[in-house]
Amino acid sequence: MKINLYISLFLQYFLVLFMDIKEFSTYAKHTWCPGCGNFAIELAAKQAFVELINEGKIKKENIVILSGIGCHAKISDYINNANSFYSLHGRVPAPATGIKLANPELVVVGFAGDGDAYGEGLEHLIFAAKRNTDITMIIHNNRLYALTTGQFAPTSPANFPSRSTPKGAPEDPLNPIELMLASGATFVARGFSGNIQHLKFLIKEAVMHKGFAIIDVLQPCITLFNSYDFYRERVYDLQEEGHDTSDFEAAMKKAREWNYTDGESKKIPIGIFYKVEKPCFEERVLRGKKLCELEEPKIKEVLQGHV
Ligand SMILES: Cc1ncc(C[n+]2csc(CCOP(=O)(O)OP(=O)(O)O)c2C)c(N)n1
Ligand code: SF4
Ligand SMILES: [Mg+2]
Repeated sequence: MKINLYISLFLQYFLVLFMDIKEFSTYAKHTWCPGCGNFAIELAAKQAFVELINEGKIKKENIVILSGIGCHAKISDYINNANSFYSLHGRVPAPATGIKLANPELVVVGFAGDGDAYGEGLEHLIFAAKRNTDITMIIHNNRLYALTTGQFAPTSPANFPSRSTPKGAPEDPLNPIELMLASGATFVARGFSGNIQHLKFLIKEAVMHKGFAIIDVLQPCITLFNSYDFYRERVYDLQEEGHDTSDFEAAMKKAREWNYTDGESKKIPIGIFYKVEKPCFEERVLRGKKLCELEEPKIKEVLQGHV
């Protein structure tokens, strides 16, 4: 009898101490197409959060997730038990920055689509990187606007025949890794939804990074642009190659190895391209104070200065 009691207490202690991934499960029905790369991103993110919580590195109640608008954005509905915020299309970095400023203890993770982050809201992304706001951005890069049934997007390959470009997109793609490096991002990585363990590793690293972290996740849209085989044949891990993540020039060189121009590429690097420590935006704004403790701007005086 006594032994049973001890076993039960021991189990309860473990259940309280160790969080299970099921705690992030939700009754919300998934509406993603079967086989969509978004499932892998959701699972990798949940696993990363659970491991970071169980390792004592973050607290569950401090996690705030945000998403944009698009197929990817439903991830906010599917990660239960985390504070979440549905943003506007392309505007995830703006509320994420506000949330971080209001309470720097929060772990702010934004999920955005490629059309969302690299198209509609590109300036928000660039300025969040420039400011080095301590947030993590995870980009579901299926290389098209999926929810609106497949228009070409900034990272679609050249000549991509989409709903909006039936004769092929007459443009070259944008390279977000190169762009983020040039914008001042202090953590730049690329993942592939076909490798969940590796993606989990990247998410954990990005969340623990102090400063702006971005992971461009190659996320095949099984329905409109199925690129699984293309990626599987080409991806290789930068960390296994001993890439120096502190070397900006080396990161740029690796970023240019694949320019999102599919026809020319033989190899696609995934992993951490660049990682460096710099002061964060909220540290520079708050200087150890809380937002409400900062001196209120004297708007009248400022305006009078312009008269
Ligand atoms: C400001 C604004 N412009 C356009 C739209 C319409 N819209 C909704 S989802 C979407 C495409 C989303 O594409 P992406 O961000 O790549 O996400 P995906 O659906 O591919 O996951 C667009 C254009 C919108 N909701 N808001
Ligand atoms: S349309 Fe594409 S991105 Fe959207 S749920 Fe289906 S497979 Fe996923
Ligand atoms: Mg997209």
